[in-house]
Amino acid sequence: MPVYNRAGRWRIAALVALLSLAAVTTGVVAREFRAADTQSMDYPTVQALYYMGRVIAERTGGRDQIRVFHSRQLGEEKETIEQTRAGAIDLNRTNMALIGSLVPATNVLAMPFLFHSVEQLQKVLDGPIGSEILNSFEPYGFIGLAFYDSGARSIYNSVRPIRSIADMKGLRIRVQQSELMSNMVRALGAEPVQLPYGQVLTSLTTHLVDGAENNWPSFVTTGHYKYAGYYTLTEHTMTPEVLIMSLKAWNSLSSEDQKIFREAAIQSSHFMRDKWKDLEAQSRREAQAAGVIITTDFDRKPFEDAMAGIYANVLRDPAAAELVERIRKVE
Ligand code: GTR
Repeated sequence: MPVYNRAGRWRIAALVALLSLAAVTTGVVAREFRAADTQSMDYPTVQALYYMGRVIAERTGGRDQIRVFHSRQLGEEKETIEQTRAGAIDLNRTNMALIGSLVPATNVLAMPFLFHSVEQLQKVLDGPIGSEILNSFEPYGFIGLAFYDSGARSIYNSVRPIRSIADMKGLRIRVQQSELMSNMVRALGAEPVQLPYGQVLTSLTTHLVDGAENNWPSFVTTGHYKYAGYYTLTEHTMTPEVLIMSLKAWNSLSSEDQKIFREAAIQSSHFMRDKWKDLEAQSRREAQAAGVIITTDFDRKPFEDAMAGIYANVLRDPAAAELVERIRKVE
């Protein structure tokens, strides 16, 4: 689902070139900010970064330009987060599960079975809790600019349909590089294997892992669905994506440009939300048409109950406990 066609791309390239020229002729030196995303070029988060770049170039008269590096061109997610903290990468679209281990309060958004619907999640992210979480990045070397949608993550594998928690037993399930995600899979009776996103496809084809867990668009755009034909709608997490900026790059901006970056990031998250729903539905249809067996009817309660230990552990931290309680109160 390309977001804009070839003619559109040329027009934008021409506009950006014109703006750079304008910046040069007015004596302003154009600055380039590097943005990393692990997903491929047509993926909505990457398209949102391009969109944000266009807004910023336009609003700064070409003074600030965003150069997007998609498809792990700057490395796997975990390394790019570290590079963003060090200031070697300026902007990074990452999943909250990965940054959770560095910015503790943010891990709450990755808690299993915390949100009962995407609507509740969006209310949380768009409201005061969302702003507080974005503001909590700064002491760790990042600025939180905006959240992006990521839907719900579910479990898929190549061995058998998961209809009950007993079916999880012994399966080797790839998880993101996150202790919380490993603990979750272990609590479900399976064996977690932490791997970077870029290694999952090969690991599925070589049976290093039996399965993984992700949202519909990631399951399909990566080709995982071709090697893991059983997808159970566990919807165990709704961990959102987040756009962060390195504190170093942020501090180098004038307050006028900081405002432009913030507003452009929020605008890009609205742009992305529109694309997301369609891609989710389309990806599900594509997987189904390719013969993926989708299990919607499964015994959810034991999955939720198995998380008791994880909650007990996280809730020992009063700040996390308060956040969980506030989130649960949002309808
Ligand atoms: C995707 C997310 C990526 C990455 C990936 C993964 O849903 O957009 O940033 O975290 O999941 O499972 O590694």
